[in-house]
Amino acid sequence: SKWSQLTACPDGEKAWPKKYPFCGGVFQSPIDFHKDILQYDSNLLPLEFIGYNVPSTDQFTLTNNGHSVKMYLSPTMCIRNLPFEYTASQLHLHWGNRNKSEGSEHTVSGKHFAAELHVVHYNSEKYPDITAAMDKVDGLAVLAVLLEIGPFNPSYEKIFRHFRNVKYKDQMVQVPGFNIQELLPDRLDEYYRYEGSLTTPPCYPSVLWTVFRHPVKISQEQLLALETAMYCTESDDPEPLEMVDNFRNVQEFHERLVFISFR
Ligand code: 1SD
Ligand code: ZN
Repeated sequence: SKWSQLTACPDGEKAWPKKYPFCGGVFQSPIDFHKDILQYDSNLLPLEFIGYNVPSTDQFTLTNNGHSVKMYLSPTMCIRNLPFEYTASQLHLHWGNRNKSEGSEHTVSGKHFAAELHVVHYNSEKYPDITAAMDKVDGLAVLAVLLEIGPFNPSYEKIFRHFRNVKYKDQMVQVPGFNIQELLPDRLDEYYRYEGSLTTPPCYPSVLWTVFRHPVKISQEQLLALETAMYCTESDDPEPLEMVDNFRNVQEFHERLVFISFR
């Protein structure tokens, strides 16, 4: 991606393995979902969401961390129906640019979606916090939602309306609580499941991925707002650098399989 060649943002992805050996290793993410690697698994049940409906009296911190926009979630939110119980940590987005709205990390039969939401959870049955879990094989579970153009999405707007307050790196704003399940597709029963990695350095192979089959729609205006909202640089930087194309390219899948909950 273009983002990966920029120098003020994190170093280009081709250079990642030098400093972060895991990035050149196995079980890397994202990947392309194509029919040769998909296998139906009847044991894949819909996930169960606990505490996802957060009252508006609670607040989430939204921040620009220089490579994405990230919203910290409540430790009372968790998911069940995975091998362990996983507690929510944060969500963030990956996107393209205003000329080429192909910003998803995962692709389906080679096709990019406009953007991708990641809701990051850690294995709270085995580890005390995300830092301890991050580099463990059974440490993390990330839910991914593919985003495409459609009607205005009022639920995503609950985050997007705050973008103007986090234009620059390290800025923060408080967002009133809402039901985070609104950001997920209606069909929660159909998804791709595989063992992969963080898509940013240090690329630890610690993520049990759930990528929902059905994309969620946001409007053209909302996508443009995402693509033009932020900078990788701090507010006093004389050379502001737009935060665009912050997705990693798809990785080799070697001998792995992706399990799917649908036929
Ligand atoms: O890019 C994020 C990174 O910012 C961090 O949140 C990490 C987990 O701590 O996850 C990656 S990703 O694999 O969810 N893209
Ligand atoms: Zn991500």
